[in-house]
Amino acid sequence: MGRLIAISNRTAADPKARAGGLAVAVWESLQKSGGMWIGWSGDLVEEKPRGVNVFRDDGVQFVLTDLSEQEHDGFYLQYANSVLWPIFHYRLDLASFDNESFAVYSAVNRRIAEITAERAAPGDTIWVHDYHFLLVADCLRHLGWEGPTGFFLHIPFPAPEMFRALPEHQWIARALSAYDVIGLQSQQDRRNFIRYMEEEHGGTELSDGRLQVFGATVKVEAYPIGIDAAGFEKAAESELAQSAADRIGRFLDGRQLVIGVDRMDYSKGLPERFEAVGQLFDDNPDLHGKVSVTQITPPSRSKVEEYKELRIQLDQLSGRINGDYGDLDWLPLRYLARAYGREELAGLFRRASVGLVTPLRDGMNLVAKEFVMAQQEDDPGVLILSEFAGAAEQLTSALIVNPHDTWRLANTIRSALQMPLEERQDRWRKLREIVTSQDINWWSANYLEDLNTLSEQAA
Ligand code: GDG
Repeated sequence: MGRLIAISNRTAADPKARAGGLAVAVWESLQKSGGMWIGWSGDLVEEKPRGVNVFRDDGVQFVLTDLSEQEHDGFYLQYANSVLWPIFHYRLDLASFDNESFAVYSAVNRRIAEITAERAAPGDTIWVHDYHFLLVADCLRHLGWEGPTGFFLHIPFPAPEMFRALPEHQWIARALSAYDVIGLQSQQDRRNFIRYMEEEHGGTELSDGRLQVFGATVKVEAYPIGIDAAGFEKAAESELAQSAADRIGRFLDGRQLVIGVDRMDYSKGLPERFEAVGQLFDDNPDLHGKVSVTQITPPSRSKVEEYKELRIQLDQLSGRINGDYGDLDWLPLRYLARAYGREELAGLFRRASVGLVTPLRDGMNLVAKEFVMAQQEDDPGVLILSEFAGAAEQLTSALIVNPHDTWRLANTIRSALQMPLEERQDRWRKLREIVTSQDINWWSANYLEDLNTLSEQAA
């Protein structure tokens, strides 16, 4: 069997980046096959880079390219994060279209394909990750690569009506048909994708579930991504976790904790969540001084304008709630715009009575699964989960909410805080069973099995 070649914008070249679930799974699969990881180095240079940085670490070869400042702007900040990200998260109002950024996006996809084609050998399998590299398989085919090539989209695939708004949707759709396997997070995403291909390009779903379109046959499947469940459970038992729980415990002074942890992103529904927290304290004076909400929100993509505005909005909303209700010895909402370590987060999740995961749209949402794994059977916390997170298809024993429904969300937080132990345990056991059985290794094994089966059939 040949090697696995993974392609993603950011790789786990930095050992510190190997702690997350996805990095662990890809890393292990690459190690097993003596594979290669191709992506961006994280460095910016003035001119278009000519060479690549190649090195080997623990059995995995890394091939990294720098980006020129102009590429970083057009490919990463503009097309990937100001066009594709908003549209795929149903925020057409936030998308900023221009023809130039698509040209830069295509050129970077081509360069990644060239770097890959130079190194891929017959028998190798290529696995491309995420919306940064939608066009890579098509570029590879033009360069003569015929081997198995799969794609996994980590974010939602939107309804066809939304996808069609992309000026380049026809182009992108044709390019996607060059993949052998297209992996999506949820059945909803799969339905959206198939419907788009059927309605717009005359695609046909075959009886075995594969899709025939643009003269190609593509396996389109939902592979809901999991977490390193055992690893996260262990993290929640670590000393660092315990010390974070103790630190917040001193502040809580016996009060109940409601926690949220999300990158600062408009897809995560943070203003809506803050509104609901405000409503909770507006409507329930008996909770004043008894419950504290902590929201941890590390800033991300802060160079993109919409993210700056979100920051201002959150500052204002939290200021309003704390100004109205905060007291000398109590803050209703602690909003911390900074990152904490993985173990620390696990410790905070464990200490919490309620976990709030209420995105307006999310491919999967790993935080929901992490919250579940951090809980203990004798006193588990309650997960409140948005119906618009991919995870809602799997985690049906959570309290499922519509994040736009402020009043109901506030009421659901109240019910969660008061839920009897038996019901909490019952819900948590069901959630835990799913998160542990469908973990990150289950996910990558399923995906790679399908990709390898297809390549064996083709050989
Ligand atoms: C994309 C899709 C899909 C967060 N704050 C800190 C921190 N985190 C960690 C969490 C979790 C990860 O970041 C976030 O993962 P999510 O899945 O919740 O969201 P995205 O970052 O938007 O990820 C998403 C995912 O890809 C995988 O396919 O599920 O839908 O949008 O692991 O714990 N980690 C640390 N400190 C923090 O402050 N260490």
